[in-house]
Amino acid sequence: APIGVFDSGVGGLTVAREIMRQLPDESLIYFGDTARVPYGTKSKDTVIRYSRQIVNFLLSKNVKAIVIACNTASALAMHKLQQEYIVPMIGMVRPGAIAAARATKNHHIGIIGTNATVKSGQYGKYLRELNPDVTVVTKACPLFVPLVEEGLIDDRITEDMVSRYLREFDQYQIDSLILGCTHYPLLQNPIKNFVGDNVTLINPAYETAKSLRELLKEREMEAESGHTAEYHYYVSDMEDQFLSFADRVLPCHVEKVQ
Ligand code: DGN
Repeated sequence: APIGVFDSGVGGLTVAREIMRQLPDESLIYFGDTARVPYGTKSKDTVIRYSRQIVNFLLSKNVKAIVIACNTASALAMHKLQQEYIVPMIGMVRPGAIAAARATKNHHIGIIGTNATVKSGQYGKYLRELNPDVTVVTKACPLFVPLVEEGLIDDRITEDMVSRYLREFDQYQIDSLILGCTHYPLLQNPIKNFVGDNVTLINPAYETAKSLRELLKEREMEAESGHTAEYHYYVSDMEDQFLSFADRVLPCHVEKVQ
């Protein structure tokens, strides 16, 4: 059976990409809610309602596990959905927090994400559970999402936005920074250039795929090795934009959305 992966839109493809790399035998069904993106500016109740609809859709496709490949939906809806469903579910916040708690030496951790993710305080909550001494500094960077979607990765305007948003971290001496939004790993270079080599960038997309691998192994749910993985994509709107973004992010060409 396939793994269900969902996001508010195209960003979750950075998570799908990590799953394809780390779990090449697993088939995926990806749902991008491109008609209702962004989730980062919506209320918790709305994000829970949308996420629940998508989980029901994925379950109708007989998925064996679900990855919430959106930081905002993970922060706002994961807890509630896990109470409602028995299908194994993985969100991005816990794996990202665990990696940051492991990486930090001075216990000063920066977190960037959408307004909703930052406001939820979920990354901080997990981090403090893992390490009560941690100092957490957060900053919402909402303009990063459209910059990435416009393909302005190596552009002056993106460098400017990176320095505007991240210069606040200067005074806190963070040594680790959680890229707490699906789009931000694509800005790894400009962010790295700005924060320098002393700050470890934590990519929750990578960590989420790693957690999925562990979960499948633990529950003996892995696809047989050598099994040919199939990838299916569903979106709620704007197929062409989805396809062109997919070509920029994924290791394989996407022919069509269903
Ligand atoms: N996928 C969302 C996230 O990771 O928080 C970003 C896009 C959005 O809904 N604003």
